[in-house]
Amino acid sequence: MAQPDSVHRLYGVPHSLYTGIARCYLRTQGIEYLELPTGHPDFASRIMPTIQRSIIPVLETPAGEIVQDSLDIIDHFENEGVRYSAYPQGLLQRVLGVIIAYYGTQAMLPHAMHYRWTYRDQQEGFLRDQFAAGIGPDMADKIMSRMNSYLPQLGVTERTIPEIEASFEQLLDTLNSHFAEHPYLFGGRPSVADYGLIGPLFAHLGRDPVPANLMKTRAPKVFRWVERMTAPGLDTPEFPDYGDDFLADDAVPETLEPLLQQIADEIFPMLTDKLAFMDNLVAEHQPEDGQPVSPKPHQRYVGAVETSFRGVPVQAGVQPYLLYVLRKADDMLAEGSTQEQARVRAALAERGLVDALPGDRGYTVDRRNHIEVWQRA
Ligand SMILES: N[C@@H](CCC(=O)N[C@@H](CS)C(=O)NCC(=O)O)C(=O)O
Repeated sequence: MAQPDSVHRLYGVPHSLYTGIARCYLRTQGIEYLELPTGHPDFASRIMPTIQRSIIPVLETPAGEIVQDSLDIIDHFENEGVRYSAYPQGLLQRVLGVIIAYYGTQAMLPHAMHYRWTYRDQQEGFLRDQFAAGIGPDMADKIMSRMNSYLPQLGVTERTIPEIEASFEQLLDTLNSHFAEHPYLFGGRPSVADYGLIGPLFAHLGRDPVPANLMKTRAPKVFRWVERMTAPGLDTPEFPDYGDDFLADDAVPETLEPLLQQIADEIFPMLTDKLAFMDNLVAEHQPEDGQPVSPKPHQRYVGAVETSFRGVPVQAGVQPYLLYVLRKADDMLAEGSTQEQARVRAALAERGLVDALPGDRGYTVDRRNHIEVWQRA
């Protein structure tokens, strides 16, 4: 059924991590859109019955097509053709782009949530104002309490907090040096890697008073990149002769290497432990193709693993969704020639990132009817 506006509708809110990804993409491409809050009556009457849970962002096209999931929204437009595609031609850049997007959208959730909720006292007025917009103070209270309660399953504990903060500061320093030389991660336009990182680095870390102040004072060029990502088109006055393409010859900029090193140091062994947990779960329960990963659509976790983050023991919840992101790296790799695949694998191995490719495990995670399901065969 067609929706009433002649432009795309984006259901979301300014302080939402995943809405930011879709919004930045729409603005970069110059796609006209109208952003509506979840309090809009159409969200309850038209969107929720389709997507089966309360989750944002949701795109509703002028023809009435509904797309949930930030990365699916990007791919929806990529398939239609856009001005500044987020996928580089170079296979290594593409695959690294997905791994960096995984880091931003999944591995940095603890950073985003820690800085928002551990420092709640110091930024309560701001958070309350933001959460109440469009839904009122009572609902805001409910949602804030729910979000705050997510910290333990994300592995935000007294022991991990110093490491989460060290990780954020390390990331800021690396990116500050990188953005002194390049407008975006892989060159002259945002890639899927930039869209992945902007999620936490805009909505929480670039906006909430405590981390945003740290970003501005410690890493001004990262703050500028956040502005650049949220601006319409390409906002690159500091780089007048740079051009709007990705770096030629599938090059990985020198200044990005410390980020890749940090990702390799931080995502393992947690990722390997989570994959092993899902392997066991699937072996034990043998779900059928298309079976939802959890009994209720809003349940994202299928269990928890004892693992570690930067050497500190931690228990972390396992979201099958992570496979939905990382399988994209495998899918892209499979498109390359045998020779190209070998080159990219060697480049990943050199950087300690080859295990970020889930590979063929006899199952993977797909999204059907807007929810995560097991895919077999
Ligand atoms: N994989 C989804 C994740 C979306 C997501 O987690 N959105 C958050 C807001 S940033 C949400 O709606 N959370 C609702 C809840 O957890 O109750 C995407 O990329 O769109």
